[in-house]
Amino acid sequence: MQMNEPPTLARLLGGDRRAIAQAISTIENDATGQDDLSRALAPHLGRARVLGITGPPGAGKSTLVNALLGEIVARDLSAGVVAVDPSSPLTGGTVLGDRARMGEHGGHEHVFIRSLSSRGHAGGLARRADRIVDVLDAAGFDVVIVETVGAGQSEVAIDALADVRIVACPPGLGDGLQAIKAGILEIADVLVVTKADLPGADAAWRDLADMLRLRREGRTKVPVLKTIAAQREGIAKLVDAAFAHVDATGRGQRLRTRLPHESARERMAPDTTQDESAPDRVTRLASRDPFAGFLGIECIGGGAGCATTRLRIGARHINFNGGCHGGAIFALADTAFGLASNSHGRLASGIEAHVAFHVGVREGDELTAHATQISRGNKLATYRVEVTRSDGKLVASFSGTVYVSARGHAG
Ligand SMILES: Nc1nc2c(ncn2[C@@H]2O[C@H](COP(=O)(O)OP(=O)(O)OP(=O)(O)O)[C@@H](O)[C@H]2O)c(=O)[nH]1
Ligand SMILES: [Mg+2]
Repeated sequence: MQMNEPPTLARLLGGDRRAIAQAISTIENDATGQDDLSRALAPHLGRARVLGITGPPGAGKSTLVNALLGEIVARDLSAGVVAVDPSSPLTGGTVLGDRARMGEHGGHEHVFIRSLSSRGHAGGLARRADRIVDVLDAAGFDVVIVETVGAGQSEVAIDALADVRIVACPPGLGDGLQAIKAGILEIADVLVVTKADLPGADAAWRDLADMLRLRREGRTKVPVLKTIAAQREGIAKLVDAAFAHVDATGRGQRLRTRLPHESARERMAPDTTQDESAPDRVTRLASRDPFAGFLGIECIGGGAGCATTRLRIGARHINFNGGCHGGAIFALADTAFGLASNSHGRLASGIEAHVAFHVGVREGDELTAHATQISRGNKLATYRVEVTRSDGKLVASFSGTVYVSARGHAG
């Protein structure tokens, strides 16, 4: 398809649904056509308010999006939706049904919904989502909503994509709240206790408000709202809060980190610098870690998003009970985590880590920790580390989240 042909582009910019669908097919299927499409769309971006909605599986995100669509349409605005790997369908049925019942102009459609699955596609999910947001933005939708599952469960990080990040947190999450605390809470611009009709909603609200007081000292105030999506309760307030944030911070935030003439393929490139390979970088960073050196931790390999460290347990690693000090095992895993997360050339700082110990370790054992990347967005990335003994037994499993800074490493 020739997206640079004026008639098709004109139809797309005019909000024609078939042209929008064609452009999305180009993104999904045609690597070269994508570059033409990008160039054609570039001058028409940055108009839509992009709302990112994330939260744990089953948090009520899709139901919330449907309710938001109702509110947005009622305000005489249009909305496009990108739902990433949804397990619950987003129909928009009631919204469009209401519309039809109200007998409004049939030609102009106010809602366009697209679901994106991570399965069966060669291209990166994050890049596809980003591109589809561009198409919907250029097509003139007033609001674009992106729904993703949160914290390391999706490759798509809404922090890079959205103008306002809404984190949905249902009551009764228990330990699941830890995961939210760890990662996505850091990026939330608006927090929503969903399913506020259920028991525990007030407690969840208080938990979130307390956490914010602790974590966001001195930062912009993050509203904590409650919604009952099915009854449309709290939805107008949520739209107000989301729009207020976008109006204060600006639209088209995803475009700010883009270079002016970046092609689709250039944007697919990992965030490594040209002059140093990832294995070389891992080796260099490992050599600058005196604490690991002090403990006897060696780096024995690494590459983009992964690293392997090794430690032979000696007398100095033994605790008062005669077993290996847990801190030594943590340090071994943490070193692999730090190297893997910094392997891309951008400074990554740990914000959270958990370790579980499975079997005991004694003097003379040799331990290997292997870190692999689970997800990586523009600002947050998650890693898993497995620590094994030389007999192959799993000694410890470690998971951690890093904050990825915009800058690279010194020297
Ligand atoms: N009681 C109550 N249930 C709700 C509410 N909103 C959603 N639910 C229910 O919660 C379940 C999950 O809702 P979804 O909207 O599919 O949640 P989701 O976060 O999109 O789920 P995934 O996309 O699978 O991660 C469904 O059974 C909804 O009917 C609400 O306000 N109150
Ligand atoms: Mg969903």
